[in-house]
Amino acid sequence: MFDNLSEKLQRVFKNLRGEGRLTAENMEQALREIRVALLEADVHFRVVKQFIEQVRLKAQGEEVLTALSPSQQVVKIVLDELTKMLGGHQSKLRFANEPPTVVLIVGLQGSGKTTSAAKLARVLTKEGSRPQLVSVDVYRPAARQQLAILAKQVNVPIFEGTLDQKTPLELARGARKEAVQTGRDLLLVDTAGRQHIDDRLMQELSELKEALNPTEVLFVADAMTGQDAVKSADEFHKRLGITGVILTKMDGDARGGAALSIRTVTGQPLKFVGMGEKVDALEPFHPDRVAQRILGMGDVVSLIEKAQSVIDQKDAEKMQEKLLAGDDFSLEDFRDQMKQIRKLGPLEGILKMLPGIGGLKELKDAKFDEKELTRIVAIVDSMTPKERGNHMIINGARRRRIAKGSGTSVQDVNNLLKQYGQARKMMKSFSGATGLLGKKGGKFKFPGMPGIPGF
Ligand SMILES: Nc1nc2c(ncn2[C@@H]2O[C@H](COP(=O)(O)OP(=O)(O)OP(=O)(O)O)[C@@H](O)[C@H]2O)c(=O)[nH]1
Ligand SMILES: [Mg+2]
Repeated sequence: MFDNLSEKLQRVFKNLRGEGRLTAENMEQALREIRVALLEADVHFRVVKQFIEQVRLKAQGEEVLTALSPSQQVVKIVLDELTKMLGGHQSKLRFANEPPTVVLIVGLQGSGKTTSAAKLARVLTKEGSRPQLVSVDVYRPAARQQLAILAKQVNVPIFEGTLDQKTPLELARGARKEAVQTGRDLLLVDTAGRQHIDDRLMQELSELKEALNPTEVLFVADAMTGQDAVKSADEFHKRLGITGVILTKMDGDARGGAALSIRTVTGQPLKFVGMGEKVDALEPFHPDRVAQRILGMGDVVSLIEKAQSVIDQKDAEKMQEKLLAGDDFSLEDFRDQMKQIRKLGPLEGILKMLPGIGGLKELKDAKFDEKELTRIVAIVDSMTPKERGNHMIINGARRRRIAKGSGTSVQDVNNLLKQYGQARKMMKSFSGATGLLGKKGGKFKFPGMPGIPGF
């Protein structure tokens, strides 16, 4: 999503790298280019103006920092300002002192309120909350049904309402009562959307807000609508008072301007981003990590967290112990790592998070074949245990048999053995390093990574 911006900013820094000193001229040139890059990324012009002024001011004051090269100085300043523009630090969902915490989810039609309500319920359940969902969209016939289906998917109870509960207010009050009675500590209220902001909608939302006294009023904005999303967020905030934003459809090809402007324009933090249609595609928003990613510094922390959430910790520890003990990295280990990597999701997404690699142009156009991983698993599964234990015995005849058994070609089997050979070699050199990382980084371990061909 920030690909274009990221590429342009990195070019600015690269140009500066050639300069010996940071002068007024080369700094102005860099600022001009940064300004254009931000505007082209659809960042609100006022936000751009403020950003450039801040960077200029800082750069003038930083002449003392002689230890850093000019380009490093500018990168540091831009990184700091970008992080600030995105909100500084992560803004987590707040909880009420007295449960249940009520979260009112508002926004325009089709922005992703209902989907986000279910996603949020899922995330918060994982974090130990006991949420309850309710839809107070009494206008669109299938609206409440839609939330009921999603609620089932995320295994969270929904308040269906009784026949005499017909208005949004009645439904919301009923839901809160039930939440209290059933010991739920969180009530997520999905509201109706409108195509445009109108007085009736605002009136309804204000009444809900007054009656429920929510801890959070989250505005759901569709990133694909660019500056319109920022404008409506601002208007909702002025008329209703929001406490945070969920930016959806960040998996699309929007230029990212909304994400970069919303905090500065509304003064309210971006709390979560929607990264897909499925119920597991909601991520907390980390300003520092996103800024680092935009500047091509990778996002290793998110990658490690992601790896930790999907990779079986016990398996990873077993593997690490094995390697540290100096045991050989077998074909079976290789296959198991492939299976774990597959759980991480599309490879392109993973590669983007790695410093340096994410910015490589060749990689951006390269299509990573998920089928490749499936093929590897199939090939290893077609080997005999003896072959898996000792790849040296896999001769031509065996290769042909394995290819046939796995529905692949001898060429595929050859490729796999070559990749395995490389991974094994890397594993050997890595086994010392992984141990270090395990000790130094405490809970941060890098299971799986070294086995990926090409890493
Ligand atoms: N790609 C993608 N699609 C999303 C995301 N969030 C929501 N959607 C899709 O956007 C469409 C609208 O989502 P809803 O959750 O129904 O939106 P809503 O705001 O509740 O809509 P109304 O109730 O009609 O106002 C659906 O097709 C969702 O699957 C996201 O993060 N990424
Ligand atoms: Mg809806």
